[in-house]
Amino acid sequence: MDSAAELLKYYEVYETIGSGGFAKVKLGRHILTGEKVAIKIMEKKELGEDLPRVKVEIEAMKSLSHQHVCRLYHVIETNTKIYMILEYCPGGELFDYIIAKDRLSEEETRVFFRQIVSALAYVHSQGYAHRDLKPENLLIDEDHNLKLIDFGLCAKPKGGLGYELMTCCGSPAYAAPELIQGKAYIGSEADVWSMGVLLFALLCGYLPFDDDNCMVLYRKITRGSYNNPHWLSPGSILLLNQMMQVDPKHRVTIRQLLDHPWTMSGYGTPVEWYSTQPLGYIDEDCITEMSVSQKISRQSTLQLVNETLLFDDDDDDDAEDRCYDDDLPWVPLTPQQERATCPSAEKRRDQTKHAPTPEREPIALHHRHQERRDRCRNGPMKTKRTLPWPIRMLIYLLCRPRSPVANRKATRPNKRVLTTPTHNNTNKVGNKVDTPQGGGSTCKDPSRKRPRERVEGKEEEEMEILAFSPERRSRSLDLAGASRGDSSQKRRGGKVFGSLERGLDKVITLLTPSKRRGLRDRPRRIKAQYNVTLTSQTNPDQVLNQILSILPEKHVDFAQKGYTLKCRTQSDFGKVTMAFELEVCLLHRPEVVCVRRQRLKGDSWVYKHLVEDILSTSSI
Ligand code: 6BB
Repeated sequence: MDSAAELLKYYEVYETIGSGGFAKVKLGRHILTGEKVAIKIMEKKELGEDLPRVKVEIEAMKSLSHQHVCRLYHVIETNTKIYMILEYCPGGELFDYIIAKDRLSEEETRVFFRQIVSALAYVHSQGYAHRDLKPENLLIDEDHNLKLIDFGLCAKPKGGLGYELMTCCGSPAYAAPELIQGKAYIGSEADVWSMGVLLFALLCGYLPFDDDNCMVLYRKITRGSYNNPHWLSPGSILLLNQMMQVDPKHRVTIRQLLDHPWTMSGYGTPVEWYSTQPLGYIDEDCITEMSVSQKISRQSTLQLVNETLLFDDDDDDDAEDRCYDDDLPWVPLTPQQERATCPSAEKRRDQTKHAPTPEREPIALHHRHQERRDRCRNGPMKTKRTLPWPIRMLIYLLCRPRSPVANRKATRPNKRVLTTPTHNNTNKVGNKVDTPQGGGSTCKDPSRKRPRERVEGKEEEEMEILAFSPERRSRSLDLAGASRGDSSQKRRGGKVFGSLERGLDKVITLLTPSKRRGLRDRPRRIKAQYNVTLTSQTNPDQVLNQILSILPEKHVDFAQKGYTLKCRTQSDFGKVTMAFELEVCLLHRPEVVCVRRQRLKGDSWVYKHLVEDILSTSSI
């Protein structure tokens, strides 16, 4: 099947939010539930030696489920492409957040640091080392919580995390000395070093070890020599020193970070590292609720839910029973020990293992069921915090009133549905990818040639057409479905209707203002965001002209679309090294001109320096 068609069965696809060496990430929306998602798109042909990396990432993410690890919801593999459907994190990268604020206070840093420790402790507990920790790989979700991404370089040593690794990978500035020196190393110890560099970046707004010359950088790292700026507290200096110990055996461990005095300060409690959303966790109350509302047996409901889930329950059976034991790999604790160290683990165990069944305790749970029933009626968006996404979707499908088709549209959370996948389709959410086996190492060589910029193919074009705004989507539905009956509803995904729909969309796409944004003769009015630089000027054209005159000086190529400048830098060999956007906008209050900046590709710190340079030289 053609690539985009399979994806578009389930998701609407919106604009690109970023691109890495071999992937493009677009915003998406799950059609049935209206849930926003991030879609990582990889062209198989272009993956080449990176294909094993993708396989590693998919395997790892499939087996991880944690409140601070980005969830992988769905994988679609077609003849030409791999799509990874991932949790949506509208706050973007922690990196951009740091540079927008210059640096974070110790208090704010601690909030984030505890989440990073929690994520890493969990990842290590599952036998993985991340090996590419940096603020670009931590995204901020809608609740301002961090989610760890990019497991393409992670490793799961066969004998456990205590076993040594050899592959040197990750970003040089965050790499531990033992890694740089090509020594055998322990993955978790190397991760702690990177977390030290990350902690420094949070508290200071720049890197502890930095140099344009790689050899000088390596020397600084292997010596472990960095300067502590005057604003760091004695506690922060001590913790950074403990984390960035050149000798990994002298380095603080994750176990010690969980209840380190700096980590605990102001909290009084250790970091909670265990997953509050373990894999295969099925809310038994909801199963009961679903089976009652749909008048099908609990067993069938459970089977349906299991088929919908991406992961096997069995995979996680022992994972839940593992706890930290100092520097040793994770070992199971007795229930008593577990209760002592992770109090809510007991609660979770109660919920998961001895959850009430209708046979056991249906009446006593009446009130909780009522609560769930109310939640169910409110649709899946309201059950957000308690249930994994596929279950919410299923509950929605099963609980929605069986109204006539004409009314059904109004009951959907997402009114922009074009095709209505059947229940069979929803079971496909568990699609698994069988990426070809690939040998070789997962080492990221910084000097390695990156795949060339992808020429946008026809399928991609087709997706761009569908990348319309919600307003447009609604309009196209209204036009197309104005007098639709049940039988035409069935044909909606059909050829004739599909092409008619696409034709309409094309017309609407051409006519709607947002597509003409590039041609606008006035700057956009926006609210203050953290990726916005304020100017002291009131004339947007003047600001635009100042920037335009500076870009050639800084060797930045650009394409102008109204008040947006799509900028690129290239290496001597014509490789695009960086891509970003600068948009001159008007701020609401105070009424001043501002510049919105967005990095699309390239090294974050180089981008930071370049954009700072452009904006300060423009004397805006
Ligand atoms: C992801 C995401 C998830 O993005 C370029 C690379 C999830 C991205 C997101 C966002 C901004 C706004 C809205 C959503 C898993 N892997 C990679 C992901 C990578 C890009 C992040 C931005 N910079 N939500 N979002 F980042």
